[in-house]
Formats: sequence, C-alpha cells, structure tokens
Amino acid sequence: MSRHSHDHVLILTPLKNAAAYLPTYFDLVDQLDYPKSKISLAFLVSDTTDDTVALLRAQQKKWRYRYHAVHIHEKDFRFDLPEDQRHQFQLQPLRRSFMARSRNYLLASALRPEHDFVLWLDVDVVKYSANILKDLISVNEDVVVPNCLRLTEDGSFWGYDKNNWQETEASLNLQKELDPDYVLLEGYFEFLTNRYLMVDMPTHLGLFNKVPLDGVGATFTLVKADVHREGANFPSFPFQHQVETEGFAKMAKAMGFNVIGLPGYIIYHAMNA
Ligand SMILES: Nc1nc2c(ncn2[C@@H]2O[C@H](COP(=O)(O)OP(=O)(O)OP(=O)(O)O)[C@@H](O)[C@H]2O)c(=O)[nH]1
Ligand SMILES: [Mg+2]
Repeated sequence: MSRHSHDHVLILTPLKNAAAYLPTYFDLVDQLDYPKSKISLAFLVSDTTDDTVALLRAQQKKWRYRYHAVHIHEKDFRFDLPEDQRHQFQLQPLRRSFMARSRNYLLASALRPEHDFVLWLDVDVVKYSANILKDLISVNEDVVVPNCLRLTEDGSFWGYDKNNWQETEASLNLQKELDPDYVLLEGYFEFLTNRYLMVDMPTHLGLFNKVPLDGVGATFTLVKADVHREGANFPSFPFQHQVETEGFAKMAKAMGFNVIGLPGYIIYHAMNA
C-alpha cells in the first residue's frame, strides 16, 4: 500500500498590492482545522508597489517549520491598470487575461508531486469556516466551489462571486450568434448573459447541496491536482467565450471533469469598491 495519504493541499494565491489583506488572510489560513504538515502555500506577486513581498517573507520565516512549505514567486507583467478603472467593462477581457497568465505561472511554478489538491484562494476572502478544507475535500469532486458573498455590516445578503454559474437555454442560444472571440462577463449591465448565478440559487438546502456549474470563480476553489496535471488551466484567450477562471471550468468540463457548486456553503469576500 502507498504511504501517501492523498490529502496534501497546495494553497495558491496570486497577489498584487495586497499588504492590507495579508494579516487577515494568514489568520484565517492558520485557523483551518487541517494538519499544517499537509498544507503548502505558494504566492505569485506581480506589479506590486506596496510591502506585500516584505510581509510574505516575514510570514515565510515564521511558518517555515509550521507548514510543509511556503514559496514566494515574483513576476511582473507590467500590466498597468489604473485602480479606479479595474472593474470597467471594456477592460475586463484584458485584465482577466493577465490574471489567467498569473494563475498559470503560479500553478506551473508551485505544483509538486506531493500535492493532491490545489486550493485557489484570493487574498481578500475575509471569512470562512475553519472546517472548509475538510468539508470541500469530503465532497470528493474534481472541482468544487462554495458560495461567495460580500461581508456586509448588517448581515444582509449580497452576492459577490458571480463567476459561479450554470448555462441556461437562453444563455446557450445567445452564444450561437456570438463572434467566437467575444468574451462573456457576469455582472455587467452592458451585456446580459442569461446565466443562472450561484449567488441567486437557494441557500437553505443544506451545506452539501450540490449543483453542477459551467463557470467558476477562484475566490475559494478546490481542484483535484490531477485535473491541473492533465492540462486544465486558465485560458488567457477566449475559450468557449470565457477567459481565466470561467474558462478553466469550461476546459475542465470539456475534458470530462465534474465542476460542482455548493450554494448553501457560504464564505465572504471583503466589501471593497
Ligand atoms: N499576480 C497577480 N495577482 C493579482 C493581479 N490582480 C489581482 N491579483 C490578485 O488576485 C486575486 C484576485 O484579484 P482581485 O483584485 O481580488 O479580483 P476581484 O475579486 O475580481 O476584484 P475585487 O472586487 O476588487 O476584489 C487577489 O488575491 C489579488 O491580490 C495581478 O495582476 N497579478
Ligand atoms: Mg477580490
């Protein structure tokens, strides 16, 4: 029998000017109810002007013997996006294409034979259960995502990650007429896609109520490492009208992998812009 226990998780986080979020990020990771010897972390820092790298190095020193490994990668793409235009509709295909290249670079740099799962975790996810890793692994799907809301002061329900969705008859019909290179985006009034978003699905049917998805985001996305090893990654070019994380879901599905969402399993993203 193999001594390998098939539960080593590689946490991957791309970073850009993320110093403000890192303390909370590290606190939350450290609170995970999961053996730290079975967790590796790797970061890619790009085009950054704040002290993200200094904070990472300090944490790396602190966690060197606490976790299996902590690796810091740096690569600038010289993609200069004015902060106040980050979410502008026309800029999204380009912004997301650079994000795709960042994620692929990080994945290719960090993935090692000992890793059984890859957890994509954005730095600005600010609240999740300590059980989440065990819970998502227990779901035993190729790709699984919880439902990411915004953390609001009054606890009101405000969906954040609109990239988790199902195609509908209307969304598929609309794509028949579309230029193959046209990139679809969720959450923009400029172009309505008719997808059924996970943030709009019922959340009261239990933590482990599974729904099939056709697109995913990557605020908190657990992937069996073999899915990536076999070649599913983040297209930086339009693939079935998607780039980056939704393109990854499309690619994984095209290869025959399961992509599953848990609408009742809630995590929270920072309330920014
Ligand atoms: N390496 C790299 N990381 C990036 C880049 N842009 C954003 N990131 C990081 O990628 C993750 C997701 O980016 P966000 O800027 O949070 O994207 P978002 O959630 O769509 O947008 P917000 O609503 O502003 O949070 C975060 O951990 C960022 O720090 C980039 O150009 N390069
Ligand atoms: Mg974010």
